[in-house]
Amino acid sequence: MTPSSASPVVSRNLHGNILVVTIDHPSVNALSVDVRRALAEAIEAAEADQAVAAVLIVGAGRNFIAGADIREFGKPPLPPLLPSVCNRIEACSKPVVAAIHGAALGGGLEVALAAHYRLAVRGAKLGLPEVQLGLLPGAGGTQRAPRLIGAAQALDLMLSGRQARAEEALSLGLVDRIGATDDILGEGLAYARELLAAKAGVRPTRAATALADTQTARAAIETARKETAARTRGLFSPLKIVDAVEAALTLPFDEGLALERKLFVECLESPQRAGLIHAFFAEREVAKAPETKAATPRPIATIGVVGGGTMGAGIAVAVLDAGLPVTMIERDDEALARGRGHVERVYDGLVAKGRIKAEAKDAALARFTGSTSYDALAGVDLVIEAVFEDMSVKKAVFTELDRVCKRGAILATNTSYLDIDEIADATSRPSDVIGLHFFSPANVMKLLEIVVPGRVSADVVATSFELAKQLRKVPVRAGVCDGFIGNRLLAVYRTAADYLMEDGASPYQIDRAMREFGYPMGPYQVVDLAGGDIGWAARKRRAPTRDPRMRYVEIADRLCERGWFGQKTGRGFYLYEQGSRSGTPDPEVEAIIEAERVRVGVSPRSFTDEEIVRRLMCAVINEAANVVREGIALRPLDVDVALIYGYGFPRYRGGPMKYADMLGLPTVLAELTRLSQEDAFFWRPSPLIVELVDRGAAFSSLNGTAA
Ligand code: 3H9
Repeated sequence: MTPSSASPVVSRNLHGNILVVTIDHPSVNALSVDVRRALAEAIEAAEADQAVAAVLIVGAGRNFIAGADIREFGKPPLPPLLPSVCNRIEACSKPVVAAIHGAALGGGLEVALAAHYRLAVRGAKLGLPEVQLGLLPGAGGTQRAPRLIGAAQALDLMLSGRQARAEEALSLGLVDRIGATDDILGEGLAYARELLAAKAGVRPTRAATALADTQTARAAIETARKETAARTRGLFSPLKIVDAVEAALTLPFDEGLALERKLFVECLESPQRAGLIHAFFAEREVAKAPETKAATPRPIATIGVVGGGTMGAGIAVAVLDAGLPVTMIERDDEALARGRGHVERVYDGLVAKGRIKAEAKDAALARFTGSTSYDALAGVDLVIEAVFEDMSVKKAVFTELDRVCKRGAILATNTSYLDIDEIADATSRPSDVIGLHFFSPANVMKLLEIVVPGRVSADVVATSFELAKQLRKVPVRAGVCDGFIGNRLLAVYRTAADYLMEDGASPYQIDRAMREFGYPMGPYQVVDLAGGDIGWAARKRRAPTRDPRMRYVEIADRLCERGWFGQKTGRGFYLYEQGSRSGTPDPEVEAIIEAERVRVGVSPRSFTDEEIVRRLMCAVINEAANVVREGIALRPLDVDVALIYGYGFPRYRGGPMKYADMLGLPTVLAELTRLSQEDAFFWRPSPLIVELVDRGAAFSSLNGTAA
């Protein structure tokens, strides 16, 4: 091996007559401007050097190339742009081989597609995930991939953004072979030598012929267009992907490439790109709470769950799925059998849907034990309490846990709103007590609010973040208050919706407007799904402490008094035919609403869908600002992640705080000020928003990251 030349991020080494070009740009070899420049220079150098017969591109570290450098998006583009680097690779007069390990995603796969030959080792993950960032493959991917693997397969990869493993990539024709070992350099060199020995020559992907059967390709494009239009509500980039692939069929390569660039720039400039990329960084940032740096997590090998209801069982499944053993505690044999039954039913559902095999269910249940005695928790490292939401019940549980659990065990509560400091007081070890707030169904929902009471020790917080990672949850650090981050914001969202409903909008219009905004369900569909009785209980609980200045809408109470709790009772805000989960508007509900308006003396007015969205979003943004100001959320981005992962906030809008920044905080403040003339108590602008507007700053200035 002769060292040739190097840049800090791309090295060039001659192995015999093969120039090995190694991208070494931690942590994931993203294609920043330095990498792009050095890659193009490497090809020029190979071209100019008589001693070079072929080029081998590899990645250092754990990945080939993770894609374009996402941090550069939104800034002025710096040459050379990736499409021209890819063109330069493809135009090389000497064979270029890409040897892929780890991630070859987005621009990373596009670099590989521009090479003439591709090899992957097992464990490689190939994909074009740009759609998840509101983009399309913009470095020739929409033109080369269909020519190489056909329109249907290329569209599937680009529209789903999914990753194909090496074996699948081989069968698709994305790669030419799979390496026998995971020695990426050895495998790549051997392949390149073999190609040279066979005088294989260059093989530009632009000349590949998988689109030769134009009829099949056209049919695939039309199907994708129809399905995409129906499925991707409000998303901008998927249909642009279809347009770009169509160009691969109808236009010469270079013209297709030009169209791809134009469509890529349109996506790049869309607010959806900004929202999705914010979400990408924010969801990584939330895991870096201060305690994770300051303290060492305690080892967690065994977990107890107190309570076998829907929540307890869901938590047990989440823990079992992470490969950990669970001991469930219930008050008597019957309740325990029910708890185990809940757990089994979750697995039965997964087996029935073909998501897991029956053996996987058996293996998970083999890690499950149950007991009616707290003493069974004596040896566990962490307990999660998921019993009835009642302070005295919780305190009784924690007194027992304090009695039986070993020193150093972590005692967690899954409470949704109760004061965890008060729960901790029921024990002799408040420094071990923390909130782990799961969302239902707990084995599915990604959000885990880690609620940090005053006296908990840093290593307990760090352990909780570690546990979240093991459970594959997205952890968000929250402080103690009624509802923590998510449910506190949900409460104002609902209140603002109730005001609109009493003032003249129908619940059906409100739901539709919020679905159009991007939520999978409107607020009243959510009430019907969760059960109206839950909110009713919370409203009754809050009644004695409710500020007398707070307007209170009783419509939902009128429904609950009739026993209309939503889907489970066949009617709520909607009517549900026997067993149906999608409801229809109910004229009787509309009559009740009308009667309530008359009772309180409101003359109804009409609201546009846009006004509905504006009010609901202003309410959430305003309360979220208070949540940040009070330190309940560490930063605005933590609120964004909580609402995206726990409450269906449309990811492409980046979360409420990012959305507020995109609207402009002065606009939000002006709207709040206007609304506060209607109701000065509810719409009082958060002092944080006032302060930021005064300073000319945005919420993002408080994120302390690039996000
Ligand atoms: C594209 O390619 C457009 C082109 O078609 C056209 C261009 C003209 N850039 O996820 P991790 C950071 S669009 C910058 O925790 P893992 C990440 O923020 C791109 N930074 O590791 C984190 O930073 P920090 C298409 C990036 O091992 C660190 O790297 N590509 C990028 O769990 C580690 O990341 C994609 O969408 C990036 N592209 O997973 C792939 N990627 O340590 C996106 C990551 O400061 N990336 N970072 O928090 C991934 O899917 C995963 O990161 C990957 C590794 C699977 C690669």
